[in-house]
Amino acid sequence: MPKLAVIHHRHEDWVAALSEAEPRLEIRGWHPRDAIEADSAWLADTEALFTWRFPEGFLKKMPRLRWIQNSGAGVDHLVQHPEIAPEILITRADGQFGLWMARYVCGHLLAEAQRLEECSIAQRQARWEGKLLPEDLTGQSALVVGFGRIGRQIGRALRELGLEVHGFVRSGRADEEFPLHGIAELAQHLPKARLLVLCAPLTDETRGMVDARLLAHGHAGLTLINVGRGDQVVVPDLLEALDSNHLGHAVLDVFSSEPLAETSPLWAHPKVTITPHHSGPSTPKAMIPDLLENLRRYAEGLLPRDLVDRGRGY
Ligand code: OXD
Repeated sequence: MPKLAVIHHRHEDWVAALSEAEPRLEIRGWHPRDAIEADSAWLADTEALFTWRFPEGFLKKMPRLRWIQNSGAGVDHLVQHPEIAPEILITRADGQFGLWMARYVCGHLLAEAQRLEECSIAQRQARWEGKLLPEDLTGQSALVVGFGRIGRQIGRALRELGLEVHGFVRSGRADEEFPLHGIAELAQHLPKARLLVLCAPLTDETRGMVDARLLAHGHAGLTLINVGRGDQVVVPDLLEALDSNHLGHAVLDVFSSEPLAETSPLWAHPKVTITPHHSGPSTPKAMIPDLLENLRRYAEGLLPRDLVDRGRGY
């Protein structure tokens, strides 16, 4: 087993869970804010790091670093990190994010379709609102941008709810399960869409893709759910689209800068729902099996699973 350093805001949980699952593992953890002060002698010959974010300059303490296991699904912050040498392996986590995110997307869509907010207002007023029918989602179109494991799982869940799902990837290709289009075709599908879901990695192609040009094809019945990356949406253009009825509702779980600043106009907008980047929580329970498998593979000199292609960016 390699020695494993953990730099994470919940390092105690990860160290406890990993030590219990693999007692032979030599593991130590630090909060990112304490990482610069961490035991240099121990880190100096440690080859593996489990992290989400670490402070600037920290990697100088790990000259033998060979492998970084990200604790989340998105790796844009690592792929673009100037301190991570190109030969260092980066792996992303699976962690059942697809299932979590499918629940998130379906939950927010169903809350709208079942008109939960109006029902609870009526209930608080002891008002029997007999005409408040749920919306029929059957045959309505859902566009899912980013169609890897996570996007596909979201697509399957939406299909179970009766929607017609289209996936969007770098360039369209034949697929046995769903129509898959290139991202460049998104605009032409938007006028008929009920739902636009973003769950793509942040790359040069997806950065700023939801902008005024794209949203001009939207309409008041369209909902955007972003579980991808904040930088994929141009916020002033989003606000403008909501105000001019080119978009009906934006459900945002990710933001360019997190936590979202108190001064952001998004908080108070009546057509925006904000959640604290919780659509795909990284939990030890979900992730330990994959982590242990990767540690074993690393110890045996095999390439770890879910290896990131740093050139491609994910
Ligand atoms: C992410 C995550 O990559 O939460 O955003 O895992």
